[in-house]
Amino acid sequence: MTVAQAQPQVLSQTTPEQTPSHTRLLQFKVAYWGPGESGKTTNYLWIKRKLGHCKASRGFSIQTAQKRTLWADAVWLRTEQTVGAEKLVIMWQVVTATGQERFLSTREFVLAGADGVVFVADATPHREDDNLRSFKELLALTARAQIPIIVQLNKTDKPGAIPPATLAKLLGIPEREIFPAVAIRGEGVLEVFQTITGEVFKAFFRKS
Ligand SMILES: Nc1nc2c(ncn2[C@@H]2O[C@H](COP(=O)(O)OP(=O)(O)OP(=O)(O)O)[C@@H](O)[C@H]2O)c(=O)[nH]1
Ligand SMILES: [Mg+2]
Repeated sequence: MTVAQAQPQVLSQTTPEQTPSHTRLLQFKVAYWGPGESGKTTNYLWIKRKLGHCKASRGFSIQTAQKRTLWADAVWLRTEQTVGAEKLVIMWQVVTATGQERFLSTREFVLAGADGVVFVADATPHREDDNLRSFKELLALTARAQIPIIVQLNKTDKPGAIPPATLAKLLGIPEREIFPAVAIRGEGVLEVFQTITGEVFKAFFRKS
């Protein structure tokens, strides 16, 4: 199960035979990355609202007076699930980096310890260079960690929006790996979050 599917009463659904004998706490960090104003904070706010029942902290946003992310947005979500004899309590830290070019050092800090990344590309025409620069920066900063990255193409509602095929070619990835979205309407937001949390979970169990 991924976070977006999680229900708070999940454990009450377990049968007596499945009653877990011990509890393990897992902690994962999912970071939202992308060029300035591509919609990272808009994704974050939608997740915080729609998965409010999973919230383990109030969350915060540190912004400039122009509503640009200055430092980061961050919230903790908590889910539970039973795997065999084990009850897993999973804490998910969801953070967004600032896309502003002048804050590279703070952007890097947000990636530290990330278990998975959502790259939010901007479908607005003529943002190809910004998308590519930001994606290359992300690949360079995560090269050693080898963590899952999911690509969302946001703002597909914009007139003349860059099609997924164009972004795929630009980034050098298969088109089927691109998730189109309109984050202001919540379209494609939870699907992407569900996919990245699923990938993070799989990567964890592959390693352990
Ligand atoms: N048309 C359209 N606008 C969007 C969409 N998603 C976000 N926006 C708008 O784009 C602007 C920037 O959105 P943010 O979520 O603040 O972008 P960000 O990536 O967090 O920006 P920085 O933190 O400054 O890098 C805001 O005015 C949003 O309302 C979308 O899907 N379509
Ligand atoms: Mg932001």
